[in-house]
Amino acid sequence: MSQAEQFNEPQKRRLLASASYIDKLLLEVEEILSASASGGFPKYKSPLAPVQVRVVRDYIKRLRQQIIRVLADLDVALPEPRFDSTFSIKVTLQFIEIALEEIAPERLTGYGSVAQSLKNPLAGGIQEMKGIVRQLDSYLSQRIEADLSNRLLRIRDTDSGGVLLKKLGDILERHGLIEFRAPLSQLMEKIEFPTYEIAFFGRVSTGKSSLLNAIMGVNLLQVGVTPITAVPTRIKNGLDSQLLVWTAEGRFDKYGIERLPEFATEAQNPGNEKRIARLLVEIPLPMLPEEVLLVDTPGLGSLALEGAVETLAYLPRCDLGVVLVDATSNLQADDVATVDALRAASVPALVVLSKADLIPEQDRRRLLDYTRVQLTRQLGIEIDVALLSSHPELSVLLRKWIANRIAPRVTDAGRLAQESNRRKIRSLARQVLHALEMSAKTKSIRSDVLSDELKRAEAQLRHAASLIESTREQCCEVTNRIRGAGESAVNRLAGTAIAFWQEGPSSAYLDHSWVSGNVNQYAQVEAEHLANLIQNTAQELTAVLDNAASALSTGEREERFTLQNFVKDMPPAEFASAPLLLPKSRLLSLSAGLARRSTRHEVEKALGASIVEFFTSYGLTLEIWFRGTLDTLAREFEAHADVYRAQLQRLTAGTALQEAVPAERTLEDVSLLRGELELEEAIESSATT
Ligand SMILES: Nc1nc2c(ncn2[C@@H]2O[C@H](COP(=O)(O)OP(=O)(O)OP(=O)(O)O)[C@@H](O)[C@H]2O)c(=O)[nH]1
Ligand SMILES: [Mg+2]
Repeated sequence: MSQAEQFNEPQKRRLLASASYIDKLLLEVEEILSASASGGFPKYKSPLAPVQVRVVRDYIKRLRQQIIRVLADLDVALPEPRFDSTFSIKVTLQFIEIALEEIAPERLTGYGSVAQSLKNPLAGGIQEMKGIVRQLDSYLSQRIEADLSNRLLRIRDTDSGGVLLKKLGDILERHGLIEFRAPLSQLMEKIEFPTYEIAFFGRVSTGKSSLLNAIMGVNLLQVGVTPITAVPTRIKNGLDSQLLVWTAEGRFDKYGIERLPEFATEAQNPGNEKRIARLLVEIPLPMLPEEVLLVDTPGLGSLALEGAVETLAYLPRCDLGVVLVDATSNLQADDVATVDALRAASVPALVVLSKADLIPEQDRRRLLDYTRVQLTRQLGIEIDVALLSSHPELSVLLRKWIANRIAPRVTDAGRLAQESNRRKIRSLARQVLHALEMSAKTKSIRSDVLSDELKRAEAQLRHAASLIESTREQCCEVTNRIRGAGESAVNRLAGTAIAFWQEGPSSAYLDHSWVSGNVNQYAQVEAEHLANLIQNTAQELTAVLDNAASALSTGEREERFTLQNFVKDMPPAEFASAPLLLPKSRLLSLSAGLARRSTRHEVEKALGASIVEFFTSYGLTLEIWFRGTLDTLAREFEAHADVYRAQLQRLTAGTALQEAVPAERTLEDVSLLRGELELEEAIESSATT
C-alpha cells in the first residue's frame, strides 16, 4: 500500500475503538459461558452443554484472530498494552472491599432497623469475605510467575529439599489446595535465591532500628519516638552504597541510600502509600557474607500502623527472628504472640530486652530471669533472652551478644539457610498432609450425614468473626465508664467511710492507705468486667475452632495453647493517695446524710482532682490493653479459622475439583506424603545425633 492508500488517524482510531468494543462484547459472551462453572452469582439459566461451550469458545477465538488479521492487513497497528494486570486487579480488589463495607449492618440501618440476630451473621460474613480479598491481594503482591511447575522442575534438580517441594506443588495443584500456594512460592523463591535473613521484630518503638544501627555501626535507619519504620527494609553487604526499590506494580529503581527515608518511613511514606514491595539497601558491611541479610521491620502491637500487616506477611520468610521487648515495659501478649508466630513458621527466635541502659544495674539479672520464666511458662519451650542497649556505654553487652549469638550463625549461614528451608518445607508438608487426611476421611463419610455438621461449623466460624467486633464495642463501653468514674468514686468513698464509722467503735481517722485501697478496689471491679468479656470471647473462639476441627473429623486440633493464654497481664489499678487523714465527721451523731456530705466535701477537696485523673488514665491504659489483646486474639483465631474455612468450603460445596480427585488418589497422595515426611525426618534426626 502506498502512503495515499492508508486510513487517516481519525479513521484508524475509529476502527480500533470498534474493534475494542467488539472484543468487550465477546468477553461478555465468555462470561456467560463461564458463569455456570464459576459457581458465582446465578444470572443465566439453561447453561450450554460442555461440548457447546467448547464450540462457542472456538468461534470467539476465531473472530478475535480475524479482527487482528484484518486490522494488520489494513496497516492499523494495535495499541501497546497500557495497564499492569496485577495493579489493575489490586485496584479492583479495593473496590470490592468498599462494596463490602457498604453492606455492613450499621449502613443497612439507613433502610430501616436491622434485627440483632441478623447483624452478627452479616458482620461475620463480611469479615470472612474481606479476609479472602486481602489474602488474594497479598498473594498478588508476591509477584508470582505463572509457570510454577517449570520453576518447581528446576528447583527439584538443583536443591536437596526441592524434590519434596516439587511433590508438594503437584499435590496442591491436583487437589486445588490454593491456601498453601503462597507459602509454597515463598519457599521456592528462597531456594532460587538463597539468603539467610536475620529479622528484627517487636512492638512499636522497642528500638529495632536503633539496635540495627548499633550492630552495623552506621546511622542508616531512621529512629524516633513515634511509629517510624513503615516498610520492611533488607540490608546486605555491597561494595558501593545503593538503595534498590521494587514497587507493587513491578517497577524497579536504584537510588542513593540517603533517599531511604523517602520509602522506609511513616513520615514520608505513610501506610506505604508509595506501594513499595521490596526495599534492599547495599552498604559496605565486610563482616556479612554475601547471602546474609539483616531486616528491619515496622512495629507490631496495639500502637502499630498498617506496616504491621507487612511485617506479619514477611515474618515466615526469615531464617532467624530477633524479637525485641522494651525492658522498661512488661512482657505482653503481643510479644509472646510474635515469638509463637515465628515458632509456627519454623523459624528459630531470640528475645532481646532492649534499652537495658534504662534498667538499674541491680535489677537486670532479675528482669532477665523473670522474662525467661514467663516465656517458658507461656510457650512451653526455652527461649534465649538477652538484655541489650543500643547506647554506646553498654556496647560491651551488644558486642558479647553478637559474638555469641549472631557471629556463629553468620559464619555458618549457608548451611543454616538450607536447614531452615528444609525445616519450612517439612512444616508445609505436614500441613498439606493434614489437609489431605481430612479430605480423605470426609470422603469416606456419606455426604448427607456430613453436611449438617459441616454447615453448623461454618456458621459458627462466621458468627465468631463478628463476636470479636461486638466484644470490642462492649469493652469500649466498660473503659469509657471507667474513664468517667472519678466523680462517683468520690461519692462512694464518702458513703463507705460513713458506713465504716457507723459500724461501731472504730478509729476516728481514715488514712490514705484506706483511701487508696478502696479506690483501687472500685477500679479493679470494673476492670474485672473487661477481663471477663475478653476471657469469655477467647473461650468461645477456642470452642468454635475445636468444633470446626472435630466436624472435619481431624481428631484433636494440633495441641498448641488455647486462645485464653493470650489474655494475660491486665494492667492492675495502682492509685496511690497523697498523705491524708480523714476525720470522723462530727455531724454523724446528728444525721448520716449531713455527715456524708461533709465527708464527701473533705475527700473532694483533698483528692478529687487526683482521683478523677487516675480513673481517666486507668481507663485509657485498659483501652490500649484490650485493643492489643483483642487484635492478637483475632489474628490467632483467623490464622486457624482460615484453613478450616477453606476446607469446609471445599467439602460443603462439593466442587468440581473435589469430584475430579477420586478418594483412592487422595489416599495415595496421603501415603506418598507420609513416606516422604518420614524419610525427611529420619535424615534430620540422623544429622542432629
Ligand atoms: N534509652 C534508650 N533508648 C533507646 C534505645 N534504643 C532505642 N531507643 C529510643 O527508643 C525510641 C524508638 O527507637 P526506634 O529504633 O525508632 O524503635 P523501632 O522499634 O525501630 O520503632 P518503629 O520503627 O517505630 O517500630 C527512640 O526514641 C530511640 O532513641 C536504647 O537502647 N536505650
Ligand atoms: Mg524502626
